[in-house]
Amino acid sequence: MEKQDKTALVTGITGQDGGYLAELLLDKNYKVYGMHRRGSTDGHSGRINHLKGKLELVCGELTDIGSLSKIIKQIKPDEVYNLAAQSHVGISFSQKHYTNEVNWLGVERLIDCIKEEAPNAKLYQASTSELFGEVLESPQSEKTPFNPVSPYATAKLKAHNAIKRERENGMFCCSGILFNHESPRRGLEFVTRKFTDGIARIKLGIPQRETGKNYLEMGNLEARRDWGHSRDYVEAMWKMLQQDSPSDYVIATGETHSVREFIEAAADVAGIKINWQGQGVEEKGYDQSGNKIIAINPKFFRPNEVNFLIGDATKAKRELGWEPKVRFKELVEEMVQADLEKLKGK
Ligand code: NAP
Ligand code: F7E
Repeated sequence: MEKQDKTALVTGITGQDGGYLAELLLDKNYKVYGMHRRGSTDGHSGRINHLKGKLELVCGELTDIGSLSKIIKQIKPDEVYNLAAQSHVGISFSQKHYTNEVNWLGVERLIDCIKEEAPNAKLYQASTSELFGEVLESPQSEKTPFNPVSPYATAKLKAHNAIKRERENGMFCCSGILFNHESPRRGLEFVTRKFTDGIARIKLGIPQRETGKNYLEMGNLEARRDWGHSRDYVEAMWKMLQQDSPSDYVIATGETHSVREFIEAAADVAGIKINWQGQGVEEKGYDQSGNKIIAINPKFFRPNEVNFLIGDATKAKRELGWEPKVRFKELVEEMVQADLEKLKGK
């Protein structure tokens, strides 16, 4: 077997980004270890099934320093990509302490283990545009002050500051301030995938996944996000660790769309034109035949909302030579087509 150039440890290997990053690293001839956690079902295989035999899975937990220490001691990675997190903003309001434990203290644990067991390893930390929260300027760049509004974002901000602290102490560590990125592998509880799966079900006459109803229940349609493609964004992660000196980078497309615009674009790909009627929580969306396909359910509203995000990735373009390849329209199309394909035959 050909000798592999570098060794990487990817935490959160079973998540959306984990699989895309592993593909990229394997293509670059890395020896890749993916950290997954034990579950009662064989849940870890779904997104990385196609990588079986190509990467090595190691079992660990960000809440358990013993497991992290053992893994890093055994692997001695050149690069560590920390993608593991309680990544759902909405859930973080009801699981504040757990979110803090994983998204902040988990990073502190990882830092300590790297310093002890593989002090020359470079570390990538998955920071987020949620740090900007109720934004203080637009577009948001590395210089924009943070103003987080959720437990998810306050925990990620503490991790972000820990990375900055360690970098100032000489560690090679970077935070990627990544704006929302999606793909056909996005978790079904995030708004884009929830809708592309949902509209594909409506198109094919299959009941909705969670409710069994024949229409979708959504939350706040007016929030705006800067949505890119996960495959493009993992490339930026890798590029950050290949620089001569470490820094933080905003990764974004520079385009913003509302949830309502995403919904309309996705329905359009499925051949459905939405006719909106009513206001606020009474608003409904109907298809061309007058069937109700969307209703508002306040259970999907958040105690605090991030209303508007648009990123300025000029620094990443200048220093990393990074630019997004996939734009909004193409992203929506890929996601809807993938869900239609997946559901056909069910
Ligand atoms: P994701 O699909 O939700 O994946 C999260 C991963 O973390 C899963 O593999 C999950 O394992 C693992 N995990 C959760 N808690 C853990 C724990 N206590 N110990 C070990 N592993 C744990 O997230 P993603 O979209 O790939 O995002 C990757 C990272 O980027 C996350 O840190 C997220 O917060 C951050 N981020 C994402 C975006 C975005 O738009 N996608 C933007 C900015 C930042 P299970 O499969 O066992 O649950
Ligand atoms: O919500 C609104 C919701 O859950 C987007 C994570 O990857 O990106 C992600 O966080 C917007 C919000 O993503 C529903 O209120 C309306 O305004 O898809 P989301 P998020 O909260 O932006 C950041 C960058 C991360 O770092 C996170 O890890 O959509 N929305 N209706 C809804 N959201 C959901 N989930 N479900 C709805 O029914």
